[in-house]
Amino acid sequence: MKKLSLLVLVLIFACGGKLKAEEKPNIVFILIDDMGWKDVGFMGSEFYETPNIDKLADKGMRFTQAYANAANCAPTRSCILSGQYTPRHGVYTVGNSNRGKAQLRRLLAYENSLSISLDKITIAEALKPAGYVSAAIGKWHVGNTPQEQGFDFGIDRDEMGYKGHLKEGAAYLADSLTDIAINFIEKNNPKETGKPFFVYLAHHSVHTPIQAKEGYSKKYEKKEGVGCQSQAEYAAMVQSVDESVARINNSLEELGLSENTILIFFSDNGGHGTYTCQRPLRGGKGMYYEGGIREPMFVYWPGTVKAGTSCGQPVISTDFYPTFLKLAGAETPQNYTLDGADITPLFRGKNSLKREPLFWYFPAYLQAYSGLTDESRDPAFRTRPVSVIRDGDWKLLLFHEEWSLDGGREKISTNNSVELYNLKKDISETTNLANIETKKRDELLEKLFRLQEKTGASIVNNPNPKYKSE
Ligand SMILES: [Ca+2]
Repeated sequence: MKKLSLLVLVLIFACGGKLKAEEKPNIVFILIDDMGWKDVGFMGSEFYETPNIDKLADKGMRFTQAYANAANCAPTRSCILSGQYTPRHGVYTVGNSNRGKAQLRRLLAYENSLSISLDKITIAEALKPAGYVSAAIGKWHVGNTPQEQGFDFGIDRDEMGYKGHLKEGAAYLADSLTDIAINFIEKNNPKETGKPFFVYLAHHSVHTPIQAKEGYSKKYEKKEGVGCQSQAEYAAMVQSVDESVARINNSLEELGLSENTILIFFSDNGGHGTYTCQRPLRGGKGMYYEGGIREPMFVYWPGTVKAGTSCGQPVISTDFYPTFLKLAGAETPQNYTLDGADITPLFRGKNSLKREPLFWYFPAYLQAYSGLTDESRDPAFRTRPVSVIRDGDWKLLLFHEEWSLDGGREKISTNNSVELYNLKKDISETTNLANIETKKRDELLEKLFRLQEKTGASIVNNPNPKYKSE
């Protein structure tokens, strides 16, 4: 006993209570592009086949209410990498923030930033002082280069000579990105380097163009669709993602690194409504209903995260940054704001987390595309400018057009500026309670405005001169 306490004391003295290099877990973060909440077997898809992903999800902890910070690619990625909500970095959308027919847009959207500015401290930069070596492999999409944003290694599709998901000579992008990730892991084996690694593997799958690996879609063409999922080539792309996850995991096992590596599976926004759907969730990519922002997620860390567990606490992709810092025993960068929460207590089985409500802010327009138009608020747009808050079981969406141009709070009972849902009772967001649960509505509105103020966000209110009312 005496010896043990002495050892503990010596350790605390020597390390200041911090983690030693060999105690720091490697972090493998696998980010799928456009994969919806229900696009995997472990979340209930009966059409797509993801046996390897399902097996790891079963051996780890699945998160049933994990959210992306946005309903499309670049903003979510910017939030993950910077640890901040969209108003702080200004990456609100992909490309132009005024999309769709000009005469149908009542407001002038805010200008969109195409990159995370270099003065942001990315997660790679924050992990570096804790001794991590890092790689960003695959879709980057946030301006500059991964290396300029603190990654030791970075490579994306264009440098690899791909057009879409295919390369002349039959190589398939998801496979090649996996090869590169495995090669990085082998070359940076902490048993040899003494340094833990952080791998950010961001697949381009299952984003458009919908291109299957040769021979992969046949199986699904013969298969009967289940519910609203039936697209064979999309299913084949999902299968390639499944194989990638299996190969990454096999490589960790072969190197004896599984027990000291946390593997996280996540996606950046909802499934594309032309090819897939997320029912019972409403909507898909580009919408701020659940189908556009709720993601499939699991955490696999054998020996640490209990197998066969599920967590129903709402989490959001800005949580990864502080969570990774905690895992790494790294300090929060000085004078730098993080909007997420450390969710490691959930990994240990805690079933609640003291935190602020979740917040989304999208001061832009996204035009409709074929599919799910009956699930958006209006058929011409997947979304118009909107701010969203999730607090407990409640979710409120505040639509900027009606708020700014139709009388705001004074006319709230008639101007249709607010939608309020109880997600516990109404996961499909079918029943707007804004004019029924008015006390809850006002409480959430107050909290939403506080979050907007805190993050420097404001309601869009400049009328669009090109707008033509009917
Ligand atoms: Ca995406």
